[in-house]
This record gives sequence, C-alpha cells and structure tokens, in this order.
Amino acid sequence: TESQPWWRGAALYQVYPRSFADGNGDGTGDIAGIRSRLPYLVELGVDALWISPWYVSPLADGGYDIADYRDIDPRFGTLAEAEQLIAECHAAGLRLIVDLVPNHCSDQHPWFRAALAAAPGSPERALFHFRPGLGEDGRLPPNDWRSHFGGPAWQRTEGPDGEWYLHMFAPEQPDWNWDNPAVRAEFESILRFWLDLGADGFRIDVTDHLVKEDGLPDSAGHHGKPDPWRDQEGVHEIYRSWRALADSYPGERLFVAELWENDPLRFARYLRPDELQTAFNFAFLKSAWAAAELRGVIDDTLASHAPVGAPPTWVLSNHDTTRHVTRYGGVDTTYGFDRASRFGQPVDLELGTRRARAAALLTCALPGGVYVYQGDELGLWEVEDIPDELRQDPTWLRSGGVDRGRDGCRVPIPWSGTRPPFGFGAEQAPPWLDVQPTAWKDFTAAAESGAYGSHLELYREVLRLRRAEPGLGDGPMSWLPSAEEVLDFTRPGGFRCVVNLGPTPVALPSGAGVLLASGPLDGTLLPTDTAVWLRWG
Ligand code: TEU
Repeated sequence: TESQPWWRGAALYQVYPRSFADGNGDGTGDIAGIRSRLPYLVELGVDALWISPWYVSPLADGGYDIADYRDIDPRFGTLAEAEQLIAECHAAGLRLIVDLVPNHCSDQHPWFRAALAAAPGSPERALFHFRPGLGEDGRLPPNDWRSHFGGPAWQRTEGPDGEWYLHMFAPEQPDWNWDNPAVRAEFESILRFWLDLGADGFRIDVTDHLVKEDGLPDSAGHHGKPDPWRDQEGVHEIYRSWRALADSYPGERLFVAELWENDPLRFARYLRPDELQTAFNFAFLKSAWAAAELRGVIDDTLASHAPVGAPPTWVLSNHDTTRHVTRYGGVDTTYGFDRASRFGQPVDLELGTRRARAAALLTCALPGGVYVYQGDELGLWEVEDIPDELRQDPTWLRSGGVDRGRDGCRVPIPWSGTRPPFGFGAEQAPPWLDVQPTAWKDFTAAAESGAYGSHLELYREVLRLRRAEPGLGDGPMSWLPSAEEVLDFTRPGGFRCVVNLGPTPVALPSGAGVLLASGPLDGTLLPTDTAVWLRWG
C-alpha cells in the first residue's frame, strides 16, 4: 500500500553490467548500455535496479574484487555516467541500489599494495589478516580454513618475511580485518559516498563473513559453533551502525543481504528492525520444483520473517547460480545448484521453460519482494557447452574444472537481430564471452517484444498486474486446501494463485475469473506445470 516503504513489495532487476548491454562497442557491457536500455526496463515494469559491481577492478572475480570503491571501472564508464544513470532512473520512477563488497577487496587495492610493501605488525598489514605460517620456515598456512573457490584460504606473500594473508575467496581477494576501526570508518565513508550520490541502497556481498572468530581458530573440532569465518556475534553491531547511517538519509534506503545461512533463526537475526531490511531467499532458489518442498520453504520463510517484521524475498536465479530454466528442466530439478555435479545430465528446456513461466506467477504472487536476474524475463537458459578456453570464472579455473563455474549464466544478453552478438554491442566487436547460442535468435528482447505468449510478454503482464493488484506485494497470504501436488493460496482483494506441479491436469476452481495464466489452459483444467492468477470470491 501507499504508506509502506517502497522496498517491502518491490520487484528488483539485477543488472550484471559486463553482460547487460555494450554501449561503446568494445565487447563489454557498460553504463552507456544500461542507460540506453532504461526504456526497456521501465516497460518491463520493475521498481528498482541492483547493479552488480561496476567499480574499478581487475575483474579477477567479475568485479567482486574492488580496487577503488569510489570510482567506476573505465570499461564500464565514468562516475559522471553513474550519476547520470541514477538521475535518469529517478526521473523514470526507478530506484537503483549498488553492490557493496565489504568482506574483501582486490589485491590491487592501494591499501593492500601498501600492506604487502609494509612490515609484519605494521598498521598497513593490520587492515587485513596477515599471519606467519606454521611449521618449518612457516611453510604451512596459519590455519585449516578453505577458500570457497578451492584450496587453502591463505596465500603466502613473496616478500622476505613470508607472511600469509587470508582470502575466503580467490587469492586476488584479500579479506579486510573488520576488528580494525580504520576499516569500519572507511566503509562508513564509502556508504556515505554512494548515498550522497543518490543510491537507494546496497546489496551486501557475503553479509555474514566480515567478522572472524577471535584468534582465527582451526575449523576442525569446531562442531556446534558457527564456522569461525562467518556468522560471528560481532557482525551485527556493524549492520546496526550501517542501518542508523542509512536511516539518517531521506527516502527509505534499502539493504539486501546476500546470506547463505540455512538456520532460519540465525538468518532472521540479520533482519531485526534495526539491522538489514531484507535478504535474498536462497532456500527458495535451492528448492526442487516440487509442491511439498516449495510449500515447506514458503511456510518456513514466512515463519522466520514474521517475528522480525521483515518482508520475504523470492529469487529464482542470479549471477552465481545455474539459470532456473535449466535447473527446472533437469531430471533432478535442483540440477546445477551444486555446479560440481553439473556434467552431462539431460535437460529438457521446453519443460524448464514451462516451469519457469509458472514460477514467475508463483513468486510474484507471494508476499514481499521479488528479484529478476537479467535474462530471466527472456526465458534464457544456462549456456553449458562453453569451450574450456573461453571460461573465465575463478570457480572454474581454481577447481581444475570440477566446478563448472558461473560463466554459463553470465552470457551477454541478446537484444535484437538474428545472429550473435544479437545487438549486445557492435557487430565487429565480439562480446567478452562470445558464446551466445544461435537459438537465442528467438529469445532476443526484440523478437519477444509484442510476440503473443512470449516469455517477455508474460513477465510484463505479471509485473503490470502485480503493481495493479492491491493485495500483491507485501502483506498476508492464506493457503487453501488442495491436492498434494498443487499450491493454492489467496491474497487480499479476492486474488488467488493456483500452481499445478503434479503430473496430471487438475480442475480449475469454479466461479473464478482467470486474470493470467502461465500457459494455455485446457478448458476448465489447469495443465501440469502451469500456474494461474484468479479473481475469486
Ligand atoms: O557470492 C558469495 C558466495 O558465497 C558464492 O561464492 C557462492 O558460494 C557461490 O557462487 C554459489 O555457488 C558472492 C558473489 O555473489 C559472487 O559473485 C562472488 O564471487 C563472491 O561473493 C565473492 O565476492
């Protein structure tokens, strides 16, 4: 409703700048490209953009390795262009949130360069986690922590002292030491910088990692306690101070936490009214396409969010996960969530697409906010057959190919035309990841625009109705009794959503008018893997 903060029921669109649109024709997406596509995003009907990192970066991890938090990488444009984009978004009624990566920076960040050049025990080194190694000549890492991208979480420096530094991700991403007040002050200043520039909020990268357990103890034998590198008590104080800072600005600035936390109670602690307003719902993203499991996740989500008064979010895909058309088209519909196992399973893209359409109706009917990852609205699938030599993601490179990596969900967006690069940029400049499938000729924004029944037209209609329906967005929902394989629930104002996940058609409720269906209905029957929105009661 009108009186609620905008973010409680918002539809946010994730832009991964490298792969969205290339405005200057060098093969890499950029701010000029985003600006040129604002009319498309307005017509799509989203409320806000989340821009994945666009800061100065060597792109060792696609920009999640930041060398300057207060400037734009020249490949993406300039700070002046970022400001223009923010102003143009606001003029078009869109908000814009930026991606904040506070756990680590780039090994090219000047403060880390200075730390490498400084001596053990110096203030420069105290901004990061430097430690002497163990064993003879300090040749062993200081503890047993593993990097999320494979191998030890420690890198030995080449200088004479041979100290090691902590990196929970790639070695090019040294972890900041959040026990150091200078780090805290620096990030408060970075927050102010972007708030002053007009950003409407922040997506926070690996929210739970900032504070490490005192003494950096081994993780072996740590049972029953949070992992020593994450979810420490001290992290909450940081978010309380950030929230107070953001609340001192007008206009309801938003935080959304990236938080892979399975325990709903620990998850909800980040969403206390004086901490972060929202978090991505990865439990939902990770679920199989199965009614009982989805119902369980929806109930658990509502139950964990209600006591802290936070609106849930619903996420189907992002730049880290196998696209959901592909996941839902696998034999096991969590296919590719664990990318290490994503080898050669048959995928039925038609089936995955039908389910993705139903999932759009389901997620957009549920209470709270919703995220759309660029290309979701076109029905894009994971590009799986990328030649090894073109893959760039560190999760692929560092795992020796065990992990399939995340390049397949980061393929440049097809905008128009009948062959690659499909209007992504200039004809003569191949995209940075030049693997768009030829079949995408039927999945370009231009081909789908105005095409009856296309994925894009479905998304436009879903988002239009979602805005128009007073009972959608944040607010209550109630389950109706239904067959085991059907999800059937109502929202205020006589709105009802029915999703058939079973193998056979089910009868549509009588006396209800169809507002929207994810696919063709069969007379009075709701076919398998199809969802409807109804006016009811
Ligand atoms: O991801 C955090 C994270 O935990 C991921 O590495 C996740 O485990 C994996 O991608 C899922 O398989 C964030 C960013 O979203 C990701 O792009 C970055 O690589 C990472 O942080 C480091 O900044």
